[in-house]
Formats: sequence, C-alpha cells, structure tokens
Amino acid sequence: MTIPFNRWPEDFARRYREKGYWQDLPLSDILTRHAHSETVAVIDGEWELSYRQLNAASDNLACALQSMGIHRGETALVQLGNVAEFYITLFALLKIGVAPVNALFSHQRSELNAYATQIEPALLIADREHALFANDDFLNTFVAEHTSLRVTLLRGDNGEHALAEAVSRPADNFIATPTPADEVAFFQLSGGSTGTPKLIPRTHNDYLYSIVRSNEICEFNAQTRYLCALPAAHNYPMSSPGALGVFLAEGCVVLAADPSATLCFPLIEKHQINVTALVPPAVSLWLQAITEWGSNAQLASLKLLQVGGARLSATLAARIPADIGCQLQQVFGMAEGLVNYTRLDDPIERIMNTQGRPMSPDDEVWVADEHGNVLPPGHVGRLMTRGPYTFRGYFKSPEHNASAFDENGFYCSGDLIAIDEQGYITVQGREKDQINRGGEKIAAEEIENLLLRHTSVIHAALVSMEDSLLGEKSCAYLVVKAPVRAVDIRRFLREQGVAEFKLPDRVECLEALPLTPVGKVDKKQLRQWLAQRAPA
Ligand code: J2J
Repeated sequence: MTIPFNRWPEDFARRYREKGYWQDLPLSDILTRHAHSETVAVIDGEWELSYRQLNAASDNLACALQSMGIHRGETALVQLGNVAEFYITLFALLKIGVAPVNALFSHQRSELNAYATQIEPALLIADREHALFANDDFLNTFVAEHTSLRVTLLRGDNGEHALAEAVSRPADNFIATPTPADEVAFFQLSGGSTGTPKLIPRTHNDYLYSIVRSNEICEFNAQTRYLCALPAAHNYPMSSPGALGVFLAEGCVVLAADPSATLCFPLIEKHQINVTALVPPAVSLWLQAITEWGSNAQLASLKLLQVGGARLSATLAARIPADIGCQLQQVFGMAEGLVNYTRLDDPIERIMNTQGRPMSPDDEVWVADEHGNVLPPGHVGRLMTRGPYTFRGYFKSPEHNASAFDENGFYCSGDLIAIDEQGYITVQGREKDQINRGGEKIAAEEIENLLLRHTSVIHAALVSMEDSLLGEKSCAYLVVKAPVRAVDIRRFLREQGVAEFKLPDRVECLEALPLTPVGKVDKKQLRQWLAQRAPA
C-alpha cells in the first residue's frame, strides 16, 4: 500500500539523483547514523536524551506500534507540542513507514477533523495536556467519526492509551520498514488559502536534501546548540535547518514551550544556546525585554538569530546586531518546499534588506506577471518555483493543483516578490487570500465558511489589517440579518472548534460588501477602509 502523490517527472528525478541531492536514504537515517552516540540530542525541561536514548526510545515506540498492528503505508495524526516525544514519535513513524500529519498544538477540533478526513489515519497520537484530550469525550467522538482509527496513544495518560509505556517498553527484534525514499515520508501543513486545510506530501529524498543543504548554508555542526521555541511541527523549526538539521549534525536541541523572553532568555544562558529561529513579532518582544531589563547578558552565547515566517522590517532587522548582539539571517521559506536564506557571509546591506536567495542551485525561481510572462529583475510579480525539494501537488486536491501550478510544474506560492540582478529576493506582498498573523497563517476562506454557519451572518469577508507588533491581524467584515457583537462572533467560532489565532481580531458590520466589476468581494477596498479608520 503506497500513499498517492504527484511525483517529479522521471528526467527531474534522474537529475536530482545524479547531482547527489536525492540520496535514497530514509529520513530516519538522520537519527540512526548517531545511534551509538552518547552526545545529548534533546533537552526537554529536566529530561535529557542522548542520541542513543532518542534512537532507542523511537525503536521502542516503533516496535510497540508494529505489535499493535500498525504497518507501512498507513498514516497517523499526531498532535504533540514542543516535547521530546514529538521527535521520538516522528522517528518511530518514519522507521515503520507510517506517514504522519503533525498538527500544531494550537489546532482544535475543526483542524484535526479536516486532517483526519483527508488522510484516514490508522493511528492517533495526542496529549492529555491539550484541552481536547483532557478527558475522553472528544476522543470517543473523534474515534467514532474516523472509523479508520485503530490505535490511540496519549502523552500524559497512564491507562490503556499510555504513550510513555509504549516508549519505554524495550524493543524486541525490531526491524525497520521505512517507506522507499522516493515515497511520502510525512505530510507538511500548508498555510493555506482555501476552505479546507491542505496537506503537502514530503518525500524522504526531497526533505532530507532540504535539511542537508540548509545545514551547509547555516553551518550547523556538532557544536550547534539550537533553541526550538517556535512550534516544533512547523516546517521552519523542523527543517530550516531546524531540529532535524541539528540532529543530522549531531548537535543539541533545547525545547521551549513558547518564544517568550521570560522563558527563552534563561534557557539560552543555561544551555549556552548559539542559534535559534524566530518570527518577527517574537524579535520585537525580545528587544522590548532587553530594553526593559536593561541587559542582553543572558544572550551572550547566541551567535545567530534566524528570522522568517513573515516580513521583517528593516528597522527591526537593524536592531538585532545592535541590541541582541548577534548575527541575523533572514529566512523566507514555505512548507511546500522552496527556502531562501541570506548567507552568513553576505554584505550587511543584503542581510538587512532582503529575504535571501534560494538555497539550491537547482531551485528554479522566476517572477510572473498576471499573464504568466517572465518579468525582468527588479519588477514585482508572482513567485513561481520548482526544484529538488519543492512539492508537485497538494494531497488529493486535483482541482486546486490545477490552478496552483503552471503547465511546466512551477508552483505559484501566491507571494509577490522582486528578484534583483544578484538573485536576491524581497517579499513585496501577497496575492493569496491569506492573513499572515505574525507568522501564523490564516486561510480567509476557511474562516469565512465557518462565519457563514452563524444564523445571523449573510455574507462574510476576512481581511488583513496592519498591526505594529504582529504585522497583520484579521478583521471580519459581515453582512448580518440581526446585530452581532464581536465577542459573540469569536465565541461562535471557538465553538466551531477552530484554533484561537484564527479568530478575527476585529469585527465590522456593513450593509453590503463592496464588489469588484466582475462581482467578487473587493478585499482591496475593505483593506483600504481599515487602513483609513481609527483602531478599534
Ligand atoms: C515574508 N514572508 C514570509 C519572510 C515566510 C522557513 C521559514 C518560514 C517558513 C514558513 C518555512 C517569510 N518574509 N521571511 O516553512 O521552512 C510567508 C510567505 C510564504 C509563507 C509560507 C520555512 N517567510 N513568509 O513561514 O508554510 O507568504 O512557512 O509563502 O508557514 O509565509 O508559510 P509557511
């Protein structure tokens, strides 16, 4: 049983292998190559695991899952936060050829249902610490609704679903059964712009290459001590180079539950962290903390700060070397593949003012005008890309894929960019119907569909509004039958089981939504109105 996905054409696959990008190794090789190392791989609070222990724990879980009848070619829905079990589980599943969707810890009922409906998982791994799984009410409904589920393991459970028991039960004659390296290893989550959250099939070959290449550019090595403060399941702290880059290099990953300064600064000092990855709003909060506390002394070991996920302003960028006292690297990436980095030895002007350049010599990136013609350097247009680690289609989404790709397999990310004469990219805006709330992506259509379920709502449009800290927040413009308050709308959405960051920050009611000449909702007009109006 293999998971269907859109493959790269044969001639591309051959070229990527000839150039050594695709190594035909399973992703689990990142860990198993260090199986005998006593070096500390991951620190989660007081819990430290060496590479040998991490590998053994994932062998144990893999073996336990096999004995429960979970086998190669199946899928799993996993929801774990920034805890060591996240990596134990990921490697265990890779070893037995089970492809997970790693839901974010902020995801709720609506997102988990959407993912389970798409992948029909045999296995669910979640956490009793998540409100949904604190008791068995939701679990029972979820298992009843998703009839493919045969096994459930929960972190923090000490009964029949105990994950800890499966992790600690010694593996007995474990034989790894990873999927072939050119098949799906796991699914990444798309930031999305459509009604249902889309899944991105990632193969062992393409993902491992993105990690290997990221390590070369970011110079991760055995001395790397990386703080993972963004959600561990996100593509950025997972692979750019992220925790998997650190493991590949035999460095050390320290986990933080969130990127707050109060939590991260002491961890950086205690564990002598030398690199971490943030989104721009977290950088603002760090700078604010340094100003308030009058010192950056706790950050003395930090050499490199990666910033990405959303546009970093030049003003904020300039304060990183000055106030934090470390080097900045801009990262412009996407879970669909393409990752751009400023290089460590780039001129300072490039590092401050651009989002870097593609990491692979075989990333093909060009800028399209509205008719699909190539634009010359310096002109703003749509980002088009294909390459050795950029996917060829969303999972089971032929219709959406038909519009997201051109006839030559180039993916249109929905970003508006310019590329300069030297190949450096600046992100200028966005065409996709998405809100980037401080790096957290909200698909407008997903929330609009939920808003339309409200009995008072006739029309709904979710648009971005500028925010000094987050960059963007969301505003819901509604046409209603009966008056509604913002709090009611937010409560209603919460009841629909959607992640908290997707709730509109502001709600406005209108007589009618403005329309474009072709009759679509004129979101540009709505955004302009918001920009002109006083803050709520
Ligand atoms: C402006 N917009 C950016 C940047 C991403 C590394 C880093 C980030 C992601 C990520 C990732 C941006 N400036 N520096 O997966 O491996 C916006 C763009 C892009 C979208 C992708 C990685 N960095 N963005 O953020 O899949 O709009 O991945 O298309 O969550 O974030 O979002 P996502």
